[in-house]
Amino acid sequence: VEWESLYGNAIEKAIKSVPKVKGVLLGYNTNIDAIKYLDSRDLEERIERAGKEEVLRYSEKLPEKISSIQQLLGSILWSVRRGKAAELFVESCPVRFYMKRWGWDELRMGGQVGIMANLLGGVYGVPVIAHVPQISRLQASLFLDGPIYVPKVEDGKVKLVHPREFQGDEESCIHFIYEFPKGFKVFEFEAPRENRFIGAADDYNTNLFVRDEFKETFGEIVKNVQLAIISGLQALTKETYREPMEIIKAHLEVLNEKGIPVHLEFAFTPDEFVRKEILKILGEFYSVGLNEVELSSIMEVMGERKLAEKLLANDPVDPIAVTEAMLKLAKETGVKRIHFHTYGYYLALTEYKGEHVRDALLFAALAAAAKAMKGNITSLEEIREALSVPVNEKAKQIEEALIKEYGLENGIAEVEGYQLAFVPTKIVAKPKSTVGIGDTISSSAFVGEFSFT
Ligand code: 8BR
Repeated sequence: VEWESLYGNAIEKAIKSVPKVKGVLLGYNTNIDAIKYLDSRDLEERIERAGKEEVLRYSEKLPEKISSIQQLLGSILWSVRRGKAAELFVESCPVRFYMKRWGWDELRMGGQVGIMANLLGGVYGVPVIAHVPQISRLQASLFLDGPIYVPKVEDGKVKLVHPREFQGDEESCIHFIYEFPKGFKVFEFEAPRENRFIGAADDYNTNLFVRDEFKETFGEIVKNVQLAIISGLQALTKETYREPMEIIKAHLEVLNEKGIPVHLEFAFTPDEFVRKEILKILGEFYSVGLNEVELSSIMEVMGERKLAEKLLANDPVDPIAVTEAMLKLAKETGVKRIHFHTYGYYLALTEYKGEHVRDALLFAALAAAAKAMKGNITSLEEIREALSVPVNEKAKQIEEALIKEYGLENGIAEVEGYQLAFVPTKIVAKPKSTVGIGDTISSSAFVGEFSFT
C-alpha cells in the first residue's frame, strides 16, 4: 500500500472538511496541570524539615490519600525510588497551600475536555461547548482563543461565552505534577527511570462533578452541537460512581434522542467495579477510544483473562488479539465504532463501511506526530509538516499479519460483518512531549471521520 500518498490525501481532506463541523460537546473533566521539575537539594531539605523518618515510611508504602506534608513528600519519594508514576488525592487544605507555595515551573491545560477543547476549538476552529467543573481565572486563562464556549445562565436563559468571558471566581482544580529525570538522586535513592508523581488538589474532577448549567439546561445546550465526546469517568470509584452515572445516562438519552453520535474516551479506570458499570452503558455510545492497557483491562472484567494477557504480551501489540478483543466488545455492547491506538498503529472496528474511517485514522496519526514533534499544534495546516515523519517500519509486520488473517486490502478488511480499518502510524523519534497525545488521536479521528461523510 502507498501509505505516503494516502497520508497526503487524508490531511488535505481534513483541512477542507474538519472546520465545517458545526459543534462538539465536551464533557466532563477540565483541570489545571501545574508541572514542577524536582530539584534534589530542595527536596532533601524539605524532607529533613518535615521529618525524614516519617517521610521515608510513606516512601515504602503509599498512603491512600494525602493528608499531611510528610505523606506528600513520602509519596513523591515513593515514585522516585521506583521510577513509577502514581497519583493521589490531596485532601488537606494546608497541604494544598504548601504545594501552591512550593510552586510550579509550567502551567498546562489539563483534563481530557480541556485538552480537546483547545485542540478542536483553539486549533481546528471547530466550535466546542466544554464542561469546565470550576472556572477560576487561572483555569480560564489556559483556554486558547477561538470558538470555545461554556454555558452561562442569566435570568433563566443560557448564553454561550468563552471561559474567560464567564468571569468565574470559582475554585482552581490543580493537579500538581512532580517530574524527575532518570538518575534523579534523593539521599541514597536514585530514580531507575524518569517519571512523575501527581498530587490532585481537586474535589471536582475526582468525583465527576457536573455543573447545574449542564443538569438544568442540557437540552438547550446540545441544540448547538453535531457530536459529543465524553471523558472523565476514570476517576470514579465504587463509592462515588452512583450519582454521576445517573447524570451521564440522562445526558446520553438526550443526545441519542437527537441523533448526536457520542464518543467515549475510555481512560484507564482503576476501579474494576466502575469498569463493569461503564461496560453496561457502552452500548449507549456510538464510539469508544482506547489503548492496549485499557482494552486489556476491559477484557479482564469481561472474563477474558487469556485475551487480556495476550494484549499486553507483545511489542508491538498483536493485532489479531486486538481484533478479537474488539469483536468481543462490539458484540457484547453494541457500540458501533471502536478506535484502538497503540505505539505504531491504529485499528478501527466499525459496524459500517467506508474508506473515510481509515482516512480519519491517518489524519489522527498525523496530528499525533505533529503534536509529538512540536509539543503543541497551532493550526490545522501545520499538521502537514508531519508528513515528513517516516511511517513506522515495525508496522509492516502488523499489516502482513492482518493481510494473512483477514485479507486486508489498502488497510481495510471485512471481519464477521464488521469493517476493520488499519493504519501504520508515524513515530517521532525524539518527541517533545507525549502528554495528551491519546486525546489528540481519539478526538481527531472521531471528528475527522464525521467531517468526511
Ligand atoms: P495513550 O496515552 O492514550 O496511550 O496515547 C499515547 C499514544 O501516543 C500512543 O498510543 C502512541 O500511538 C502515541 N505516541 C507516543 Br506514546 N509516542 C509517540 C511518538 N513519538 N510519535 C507519534 N505518536 C506517539
